[in-house]
Amino acid sequence: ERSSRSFNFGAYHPLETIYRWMDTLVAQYPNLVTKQEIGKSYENRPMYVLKFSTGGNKRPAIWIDTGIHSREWVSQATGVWTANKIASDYGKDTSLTSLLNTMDIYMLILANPDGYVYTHTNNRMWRKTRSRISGSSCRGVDPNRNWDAGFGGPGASRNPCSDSYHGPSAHSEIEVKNVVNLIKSHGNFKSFISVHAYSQLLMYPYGYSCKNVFHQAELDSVGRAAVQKLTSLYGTRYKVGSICNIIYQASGGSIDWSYNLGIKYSFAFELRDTGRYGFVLPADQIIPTASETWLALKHIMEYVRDH
Ligand code: ING
Ligand code: ZN
Repeated sequence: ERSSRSFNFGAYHPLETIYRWMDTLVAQYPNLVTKQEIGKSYENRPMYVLKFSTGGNKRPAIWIDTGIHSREWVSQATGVWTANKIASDYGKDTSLTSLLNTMDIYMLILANPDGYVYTHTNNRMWRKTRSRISGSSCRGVDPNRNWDAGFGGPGASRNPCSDSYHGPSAHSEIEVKNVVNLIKSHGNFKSFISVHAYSQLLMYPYGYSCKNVFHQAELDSVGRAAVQKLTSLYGTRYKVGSICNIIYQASGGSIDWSYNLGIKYSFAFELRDTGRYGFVLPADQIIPTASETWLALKHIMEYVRDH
């Protein structure tokens, strides 16, 4: 049995290894970390959320998901590093400690478990879920075009063979539905953060429309301050803006859904790099990527705590 002390955070790991590591994290920090199964994937794999909580009942909470697109490996790896960072810094870092004394953090590190396994076994470039589509021999739905927010609009494909196929209906993907159910039944999330790669962007809603959201100015200033902290570590440059304005129009995305549900502080990251390695970012960049991203995440979380 490998302990979390000897876990290599600077390497990419298969699903089973990450799931085993989750248990060691819970065992190491039993008063802070719990693991909850939120449901099963299409191929019947459990989906686990790590909950960081010091007590209370449905405290105001922050959601972080990584790996909704399976090929974006630095996302899941950053999720693993970040979960360990939260657990190990509690009681040491005064700001994180005060945050966890009033709020909970939920992390879904493998948001697309079937896709993640497929990137290890069959096709490193697989992005979507692995669900079967009636009437097509192509498989999988883009889980970031499947949310009930401008579903089926511009920037999503109705072709099941496309990498941005929106699926037969909103929340058709069980992996999406499991998250929707948890967020709705909890009812007290203040921030929803979804982590992708690559392009070095920090984005806020909307993707389905290029119109400004009501809180555009505030989200933009929080995003800019977060990115300033990220850049301070190694000089990595990020751009900040709405999805539609800084990358492309994309409908059915998760943070548009969360924002419309009333979770004001909804953000999406695109981590390193800007295209040199793209989805196949060398493993020696995992810890630097996660470390700089942590400064931005912490800024957002502190802002949410204080507002
Ligand atoms: N980019 C995202 C995508 O789903 C995005 C960009 C984020 C769109 C959030 C909509 C909402 O296309 C990658 N790299 O997947
Ligand atoms: Zn993505």
